[in-house]
Amino acid sequence: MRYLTAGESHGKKLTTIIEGMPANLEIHPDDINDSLIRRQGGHGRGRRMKIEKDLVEISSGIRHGYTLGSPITLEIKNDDFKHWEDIMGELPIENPENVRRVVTKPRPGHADLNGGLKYNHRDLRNVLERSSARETAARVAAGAVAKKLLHSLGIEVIGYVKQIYNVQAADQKITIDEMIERSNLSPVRTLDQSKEQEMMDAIDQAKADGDSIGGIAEVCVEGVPAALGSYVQYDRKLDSKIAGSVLSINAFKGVEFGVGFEAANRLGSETHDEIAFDPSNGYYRKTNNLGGFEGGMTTGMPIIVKGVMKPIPTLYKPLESVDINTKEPFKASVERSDSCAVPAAAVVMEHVVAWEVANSIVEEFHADDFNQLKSDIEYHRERLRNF
Ligand code: EPS
Repeated sequence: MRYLTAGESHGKKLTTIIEGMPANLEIHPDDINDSLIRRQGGHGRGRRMKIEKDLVEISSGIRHGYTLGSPITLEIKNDDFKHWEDIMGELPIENPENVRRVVTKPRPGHADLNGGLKYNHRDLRNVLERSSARETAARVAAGAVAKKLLHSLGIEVIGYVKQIYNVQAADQKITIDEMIERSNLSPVRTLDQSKEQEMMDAIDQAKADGDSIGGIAEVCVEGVPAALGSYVQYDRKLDSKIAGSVLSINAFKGVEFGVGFEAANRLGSETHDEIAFDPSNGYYRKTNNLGGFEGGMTTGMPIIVKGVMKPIPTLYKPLESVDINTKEPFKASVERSDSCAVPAAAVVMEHVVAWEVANSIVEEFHADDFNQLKSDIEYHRERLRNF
């Protein structure tokens, strides 16, 4: 499967085209809307999220509640476009002098300068409109379809916040259903309720200071069959595909599976997960330090992946930059922004991870028809139990 997204942050709409989703998967617009609404929330979001009400319009690929196997087109309208029509419209303008909100002072940490250099744009708005994290709504739409496929195969995925700035959530020993419930109830999407207020205070402080903060999101995928991915070729390792896709989320700078970088401080005997066998469920690991992967393949234990998000680079207290017209030092442009988007990013990460897992299932089981896929997965699970 693959998908493309299109759309500028203040353009008319965002579009996602998904290709290769099996036919006969039951799906309702609410499956996608629930995900879009979850992404819009979280303490620390700015005014833009009060303007937008992200709802999907499905314009191809789904009929009478089921996928057709043809490309699925998902569109999300930007309600803010009505305020930006003269700035973002597609028609030629008579007098370029009249263009409003031209950006010439690139923000350190954003794509502004590199994008301007690459595409030879002297109005950096041509870059920031597409590099904006608004695009993540389109990725969540694709991921929501993937999540529905996984759910229909008994696989659940949830994203939550492990850390905001220097406030760390403690690990929780709870079921995936409890994780889903807590993540959805928490204004900062943490599972550790005792840290919620501290996280919100850190966000409020950053906002009051005209600053921004980042943090760590984690995704747990439960019910994944073992032996997805492959060790035989570098580009078939599923953990590396997941890592690449997490790093492709705006502002993400690092990825870890299981104990991750902490493995450097551990002995081998403290790191690897001992193998055991249960007659009714087959092989399992006594611990899950490696986060569900060995040799680029799933172990059947939950996939546990963390991603670190840097603080958003748009600051109300801007850093120094250079005006690309005068070459004089200037404070960077100030654009309306969120002070912290880690709770929203946890939802985005949940959806991009879901996409990669669903994609590997569809690829490895050569699925055109969802019902065939479902019975193939059941057969695969049975085979693993009896191995
Ligand atoms: C963003 C800047 C803000 C955020 C936006 C990402 O948008 P605006 O400039 O319109 O206030 O709200 O995020 C979204 C619109 C979204 O849907 O998540 C940026 O520069 O990346």
